[in-house]
Amino acid sequence: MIKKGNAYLILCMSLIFNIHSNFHAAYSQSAMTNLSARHCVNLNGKWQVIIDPTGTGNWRQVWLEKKPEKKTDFYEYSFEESPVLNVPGDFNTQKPELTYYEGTVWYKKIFDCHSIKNKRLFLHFGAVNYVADVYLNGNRIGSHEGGFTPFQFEITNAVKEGEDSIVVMVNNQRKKDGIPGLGYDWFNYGGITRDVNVVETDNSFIEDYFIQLKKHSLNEVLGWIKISGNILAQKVSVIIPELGVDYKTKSNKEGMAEINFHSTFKLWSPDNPKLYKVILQSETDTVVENIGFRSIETQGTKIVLNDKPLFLKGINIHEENPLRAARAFSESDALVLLTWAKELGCNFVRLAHYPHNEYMVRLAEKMGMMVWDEIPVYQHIEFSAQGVTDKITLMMREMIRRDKNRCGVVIWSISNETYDSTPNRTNALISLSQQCRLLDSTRLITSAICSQGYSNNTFDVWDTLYRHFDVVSINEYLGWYVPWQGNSKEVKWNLVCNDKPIIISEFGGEALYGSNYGPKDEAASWSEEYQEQIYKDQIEMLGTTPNLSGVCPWLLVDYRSLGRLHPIFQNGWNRKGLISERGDKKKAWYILKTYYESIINEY
Ligand code: GCB
Repeated sequence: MIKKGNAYLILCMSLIFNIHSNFHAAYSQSAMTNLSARHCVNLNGKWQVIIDPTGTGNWRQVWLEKKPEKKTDFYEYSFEESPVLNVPGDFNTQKPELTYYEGTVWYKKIFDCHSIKNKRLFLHFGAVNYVADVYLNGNRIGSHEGGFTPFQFEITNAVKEGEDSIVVMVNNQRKKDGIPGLGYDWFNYGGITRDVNVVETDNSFIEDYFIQLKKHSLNEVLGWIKISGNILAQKVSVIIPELGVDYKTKSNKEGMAEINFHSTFKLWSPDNPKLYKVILQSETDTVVENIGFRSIETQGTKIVLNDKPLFLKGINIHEENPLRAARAFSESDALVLLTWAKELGCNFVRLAHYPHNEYMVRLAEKMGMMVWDEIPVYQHIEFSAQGVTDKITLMMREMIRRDKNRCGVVIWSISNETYDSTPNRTNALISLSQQCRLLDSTRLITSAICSQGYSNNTFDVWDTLYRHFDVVSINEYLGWYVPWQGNSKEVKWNLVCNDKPIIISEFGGEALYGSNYGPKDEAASWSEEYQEQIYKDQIEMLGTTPNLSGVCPWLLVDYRSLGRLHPIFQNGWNRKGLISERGDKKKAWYILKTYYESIINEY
C-alpha cells in the first residue's frame, strides 16, 4: 500500500521527470532553480555575431568556426572580423540594420572554464527569443524553442583545457506553430535576451525544490527537495534560522525528499512582504534562498490571501523598458517599471503575456506586489498543429519550475484571448489546466478570455472554459473597441460561472501624451481626456460587476507594437499606457490611482 506522504512524493517525481515530453527528447534540460545560490561564471558582455538573413550559415556550418590555413581555403564566414552585440539584450535595438529584423543571428563567445574533479558544469540561458541551437567547441549540445523561459545543457564533459567556444544560432522568425504564433501585439525582440552563465555544482547537488505552505494552511510547509547526481540518497535539512526551524529528513534512492513541517510564520502580504532566509542542505550541497510564506485561495466568490478576502489592485506590464524602447532584462529595468506600479497603488501586477525575467518576479515579491505569471499562449494559436500542445505544456512547466518558490506569484495564467472557434482550443486548455494543477496545487489558475457578448448594456460571459479555472478573468474594452450601449452605472451581467471571483484582466484605451481636448470642448479621439473618460466610466461599471475581486487595466506604459500604424498618434506604439514612453503620466493615471487609494485591504 502507498502511504499518503509517499503518494505525494511519487506524484511530484513523475511530474518532474516527465518534464521532457516526447517532443523535447533531444532538447534542453529544464534549468535549475535559483542560480544566485550557485557558483557561476557569467558570460554576459560582448558576443561576436554573424547576421544571417538567408539562413546560409546552417549549410556553411559556421559552428565549426573554420579558419583558412592555406591560400586556397575560402570559408565564406568569419567571426574574427565580425561585429559584436551585448548579451543580455535584444538584437533589434542594438544595430540600425536589425531594427525590424526577424531571422538568424549567430552569436559566439570564448570562455575559459575547465572541468574540475567532482564538479559538474551547466550552460544556462535565462532566455533566448525564439529558437536557439547551441554548439560548444564545434559540437551541437542542444536546442531550445520558446523565447521567455530558462534552459540549460550539461557541459561537464564537453569543455576542454584552455579556451572554449560557444556558438548559438538564434532565430526569431515568427512561426505559425510557434508560441506565440504569427500575430501578436508586441514587438518581436530577438536575441539572447537574458543572462548567460556557466553554473558549477558538485557531482551530486540540489537540483530543485518546492518550499511553500500547504494549500489551506498558514503554518504547514509541504514540499520536496530533489537531489541529482551519483549520490541520490542523502541526509537533507531545511533550516530557517529566524524561526528556529531545523527540519531533517532523507532523500530516497531516486533523490527525492519530502518536506513537511510546521512553524509560526510572519505571513507574506503586500503590506508586509516578509521573506525568510531558508537554507537547504544535503550532504553534498547547500542552497540559500529567500522564501516567503502565504496562502492564496478562493472562498466562494472571493480571492483570499492568508485567510482574508482581498481586492487585487493590478496593472498589466510588458517586459519593455520604455525609456530605452528595448526589451527589459535587468534589475534596474524592473525597478523602473515596478516603482511606477507601486506608486499607482498596485498590490498586483500582471506580467503580460509571457514569463518576464526573474528580476521582475523577485523584485515584485520583495516590493509587496502579487504576480500573475503567464505563458505566451496568445490569441491565434494553432492548437491542432502537430507539436503545439507539447510546446505549450513544456513552456508551462518551465515557467512553474522557475517561479514555484516565489510566494509573490499567486496566479498561473495559461492563455490570453484564445478563441473558442479555434479547433481543439477548449480541450487543449482544459487539459493544460489539469496539468498545471498537478504541478502546483497551491496557486490559482486562470486564462484571460474575451469571448463574450455585450448588447443592450448587458454583458454575456458565456465561455464555458471558465469552469476549469479558479478565477474568471475578463478582457473587455468598453469605451474603446466596443462602444457603450447605455449608462456605465447600469451594466447588467449574465455569467456562465457565477460562483467564482472575477478579475477584469484588461480594459483601457489609447491616448497620446500631450494630446488634449478637441476644438469643441469635447474629448478628442486619442486625447488624454478621452482615455481619462474611459477610466471614469469603467470604474462606474466595476460597481455593477458581480463577484469582482480585482482589476488590471491595460496597461502601465506605452509599448512598441508595429501593428499600431497611425502616423501621428501611434507610430508603432500601443498607446494604452497610463505613462508615455518618456515617463510622463497621462490623466487617466490619476483616476486609477485615486480609485485604488479608495480601496482598503486588510490582510
Ligand atoms: C488585448 C490583448 C493585448 C492587446 C490589447 C490592445 O486584448 O490581450 O495584448 O495589446 O488588447 O491594446 O488591443
